[in-house]
Amino acid sequence: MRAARLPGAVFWPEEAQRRYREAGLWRGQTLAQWFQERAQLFAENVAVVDGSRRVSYAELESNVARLAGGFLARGVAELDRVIVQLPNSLELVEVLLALSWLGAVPVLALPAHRRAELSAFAARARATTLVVPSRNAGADMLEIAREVQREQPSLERIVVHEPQGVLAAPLLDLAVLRAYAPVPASAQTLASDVALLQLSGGSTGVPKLIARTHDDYLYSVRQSARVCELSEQTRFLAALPMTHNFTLSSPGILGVFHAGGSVVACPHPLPAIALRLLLEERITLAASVPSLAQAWLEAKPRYLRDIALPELTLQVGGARLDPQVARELLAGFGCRLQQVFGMAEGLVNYTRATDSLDVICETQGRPMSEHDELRVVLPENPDGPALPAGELGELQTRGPYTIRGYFDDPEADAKAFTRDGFYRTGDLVRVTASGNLSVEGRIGDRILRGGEKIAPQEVEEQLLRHPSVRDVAVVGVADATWGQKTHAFLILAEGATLTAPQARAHLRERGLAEFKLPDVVHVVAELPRTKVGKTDRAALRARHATG
Ligand code: AMP
Ligand code: DBH
Repeated sequence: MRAARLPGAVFWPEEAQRRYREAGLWRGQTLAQWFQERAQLFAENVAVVDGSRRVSYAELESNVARLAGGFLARGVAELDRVIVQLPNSLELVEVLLALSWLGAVPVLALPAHRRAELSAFAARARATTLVVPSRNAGADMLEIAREVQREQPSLERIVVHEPQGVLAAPLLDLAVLRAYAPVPASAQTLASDVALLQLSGGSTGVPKLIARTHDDYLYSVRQSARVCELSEQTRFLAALPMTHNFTLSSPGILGVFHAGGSVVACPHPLPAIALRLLLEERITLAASVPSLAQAWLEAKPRYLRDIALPELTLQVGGARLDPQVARELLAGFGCRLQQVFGMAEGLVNYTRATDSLDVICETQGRPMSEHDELRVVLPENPDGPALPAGELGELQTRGPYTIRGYFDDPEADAKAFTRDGFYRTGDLVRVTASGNLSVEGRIGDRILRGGEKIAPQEVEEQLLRHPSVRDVAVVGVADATWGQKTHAFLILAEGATLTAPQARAHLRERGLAEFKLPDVVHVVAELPRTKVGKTDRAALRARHATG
């Protein structure tokens, strides 16, 4: 079913919607209504800590109403799509909530995205507004935003956080917008409207957009807060990008706000910053990906010596956590551990605090909701019958917070959803004897590098544009620290040369994010082929994993 209010969004069939409402899972509340309710309940609690700033729920609500007034005065309207790309900060939290206040739809970009990705999001979402910092990791984001605007005429304005000088239209200073008079929350917004556009890691080029409704996202937030046992005493370290689905909703920032706890904004996940905050802010919950958790563990002796953190639950998700590393994390931090296997498309699995250490270290947990429908099928036969428990196959899922289609992408839908509306996760899993999931790989060739997802095709496409490159294959090769590293195999034109730094410089120039650049570049005479003549990626991977 397509949504009338925002063309491109695919919704649940009427019958499923009714079922989720009748079961009380979808409560008919918008994010703005929910946030107002939370702000009243927990008015005096600290909602956000950012450096020396400590903002209560009541203050946050009033900041949000003023920033919403600024957006509104400058023409941002209900259901407008607004690409948000800011570093973790109080301002980012305020921007997300202020847009929800107006019923506008944030498009949740990551700090690492650059021109190519931002431009594609703007095109697909038909975004009217882009919110960026003036600089990010050495990149001039203002300049990049201008280029994106030249490419995408739908973009009417660019809002800049901490600009270097005075800005002229269509550039707006976020600080100026934050100083407007407050406006009431939109009364027109429906809980069944699209609340935000998340990104999928993607397997073919730029990430796909995922439309999540107020009803379904809030259900996942409430359920996550319950399963993770959050309370007013929760102090959450947001070290991964706040816009990522994990950090935002599993249970993440929104889960913490649901429970009345505090979010501590970590501007950069560097051990020097994150480990100090873990201790000083007496953090009880922190979300990480395996490579980050490992980096923290390695740096711990330097920053925290042998101090144990018994109050901390360290969440690890986004990519498979090695069971041995899981045990090292438990011992090294003296903390609790929780594995989180989730996806921006919906389904989230957690290990529970009451689970045995074996389950916590060796599995990726189980669905958070009894209304999640899961089945494991032969990947070759996605519409076929479910496999017996314990067998390895593709995980498919359907439920009250799992999308039924991508945003405005029927071609992707045809591949990613079964006829009866299950989402094909592309993950190879088995259900263990304890009833938990073990994630054992990907069907596709998507590279999972330290929690970031990279689509090889996108990198290949850009490498092929280099005049020296004749053919190319990019694959993920197993790596103990990163999960996978990106290897590029290049066949060069006759007599041409290309070094790894030159290949990376080229990709940077093409606008690709830093995390997508290959770690290793091999110049080869030929690529292995399958019988029909396609590049045989599995063979490439195998060759380097063993060699
Ligand atoms: P996305 O669809 O881009 O949100 O990425 C979600 C994908 O990340 C999942 O389908 C898995 O492939 C992977 N993933 C997330 N969490 C885990 C985990 N704990 N273990 C293994 N893979 C994971
Ligand atoms: O990797 C993910 O996309 C992810 C991981 C953990 C996610 O979306 C989530 C939890 O909600």
